[in-house]
Amino acid sequence: MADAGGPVVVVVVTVSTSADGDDAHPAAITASTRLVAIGPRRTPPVFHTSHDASLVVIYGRGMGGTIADDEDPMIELTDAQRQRYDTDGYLLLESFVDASWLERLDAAMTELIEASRTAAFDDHRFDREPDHRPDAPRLRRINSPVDLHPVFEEFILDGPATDLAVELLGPDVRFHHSKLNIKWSGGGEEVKWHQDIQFWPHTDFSPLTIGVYLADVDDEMGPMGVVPGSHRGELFDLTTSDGRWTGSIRDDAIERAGVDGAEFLRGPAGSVTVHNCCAVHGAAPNQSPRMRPLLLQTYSRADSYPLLGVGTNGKSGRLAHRVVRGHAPRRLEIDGRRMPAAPDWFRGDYTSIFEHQQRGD
Ligand SMILES: O=C(O)CCC(=O)C(=O)O
Repeated sequence: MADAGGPVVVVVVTVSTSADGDDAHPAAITASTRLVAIGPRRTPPVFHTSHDASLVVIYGRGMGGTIADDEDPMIELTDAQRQRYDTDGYLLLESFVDASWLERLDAAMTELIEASRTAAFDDHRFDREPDHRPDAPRLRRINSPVDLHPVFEEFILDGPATDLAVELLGPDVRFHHSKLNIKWSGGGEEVKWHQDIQFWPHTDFSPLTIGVYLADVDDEMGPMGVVPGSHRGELFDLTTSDGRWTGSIRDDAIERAGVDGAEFLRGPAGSVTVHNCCAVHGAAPNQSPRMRPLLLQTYSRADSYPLLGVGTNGKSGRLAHRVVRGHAPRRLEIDGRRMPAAPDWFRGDYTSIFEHQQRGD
């Protein structure tokens, strides 16, 4: 029998009773199981569902067998890195994503850029610069790439960015959304100074965004800049003085936001940026002849919930709000009070108050 550090098995479970979407958990399902593969070591164990929720793939420590020599190393941040994220509100991890992931992500991005050439004017998959043309595409952003290509989806469900989110947020992690900021060569547009949390408020300030540079990025390419410690400071009004939403900090508040002290995060392809949702950040235009693709994915603790009715919530794609590591605790804290809450019935399964009460579950 394997010890506690033993091998990890991937088990496919066919669900015979309803498992409520992202909350699928082995204790909550009646199922027949079969071992299908020995997978890479993963910490902590993962529980996640396929799209139709009829199949649950469980990664967990198994019994028996031996540890494969070539298993993936676990991602572990040093105390200094954790401390730095806590104090500064961001991190840069150079060459964090390996070449094989980079190659696949780059190929997937190239396919989507090709698709953008002929996409209709109002195709919301792509955010294009005004002078984009089919024979000379100029993309600002690919929206929700996890919904557009299986490699981006796999990256969220099984990739190192989500493992890194676990390191910073704890075992239970919820995915919110992703985007691929391309920042085209020769002037690709700036992102003005802003904080993220005003765009998609949550019940706490745990949300963070992990960015992966898909190319080498230097100063000329408009790397992302972050103001150290700003995540603990003022939450700025991202509107004009008469209340029109702009998504950027007003000129009259820029000095207060401390942007002169920003650190610009650059590095070789595969380098990763992490910034807290309250950190002031932005990026200059890309003045180089090279694209600056930055794949961004946002996560929160699983007991942090996006607030409906404000910002981009509800438009964040198919995997939005899914618990991608651990399980949803169904507890949340609002206004300093902790409470247990109902399951997430967003994807269905709700019957009626009478039925739930009569069944006693
Ligand atoms: O692309 C960048 O450098 C900044 C990205 C960003 O802040 C955003 O898209 O909210």
